[in-house]
Amino acid sequence: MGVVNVTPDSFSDGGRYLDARAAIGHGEQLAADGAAILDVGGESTRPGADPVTEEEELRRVVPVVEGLAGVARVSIDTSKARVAAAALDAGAGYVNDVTAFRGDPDLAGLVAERGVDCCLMHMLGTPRTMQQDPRYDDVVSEVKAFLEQRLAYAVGEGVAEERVMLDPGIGFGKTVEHNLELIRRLDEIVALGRPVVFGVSRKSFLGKLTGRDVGERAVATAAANVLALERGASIFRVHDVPETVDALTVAAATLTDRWPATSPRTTTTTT
Ligand code: HH2
Repeated sequence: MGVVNVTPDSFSDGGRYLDARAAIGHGEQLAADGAAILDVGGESTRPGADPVTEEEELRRVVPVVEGLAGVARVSIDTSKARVAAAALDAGAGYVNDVTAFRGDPDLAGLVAERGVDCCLMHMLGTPRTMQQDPRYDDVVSEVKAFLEQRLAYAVGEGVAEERVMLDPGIGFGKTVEHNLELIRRLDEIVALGRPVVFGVSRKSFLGKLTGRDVGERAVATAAANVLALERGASIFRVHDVPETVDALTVAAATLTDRWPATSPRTTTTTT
């Protein structure tokens, strides 16, 4: 899953693709690099981010979804039902909600009615406050219980269980140690039985571990994604698609139960 942020303030690429043409061109490149899904977002969820209005979010994302709908599968990264509805009308087929249907009472019903796939993510607090001293007794058990409960809520609202994917929300109300523990024990989240989405890309704990700036975290991102694959994650949300595709292709080929696996960029193997 390649990230297409149509925002002025995203933590790693804010402002680069605010213009619809630039965002579409970027999405096309990510698809050419091997992304099967393009996740289009018009509101930053970085720590401390200010919410944007519905009108502004619609203005940012709808032309980009339209432009990318024929290029790859398009996901809309939003917690607002009106934005999701407009994006689905424009050709998106997947709703990625970082609030796990807690942000807008109408979003679960919309996903149910349209019969599309969705991702429900764990977050402690809100983007404004989530990194202010997050605490858990056992981060993995608590994230798992939350996701189980949100899955039950979605099903109760009419969403087919097989349409739901779950995400531990790396970096959303978590310290470095919380993130590492979630990666170490990701198999416990996978045990919920739904495909797991893993979004580690360029996040600040990778910078804390490596000392690297945000644009220099592709290798760190790939390392974490390889471990997540080994523990059973299914979808990898990243900014650095070529590096991630290479890392996951080699890792998947090495994990014998997932062989044969070839890169989406290659059709033949010569060595
Ligand atoms: N992370 C971000 C945004 N959306 N969705 C899912 N399912 N999982 C994630 O880990 C996730 C997400 C944050 O990354 P980014 O979009 O690059 O930054 P920003 O929120 O500042 O736009």
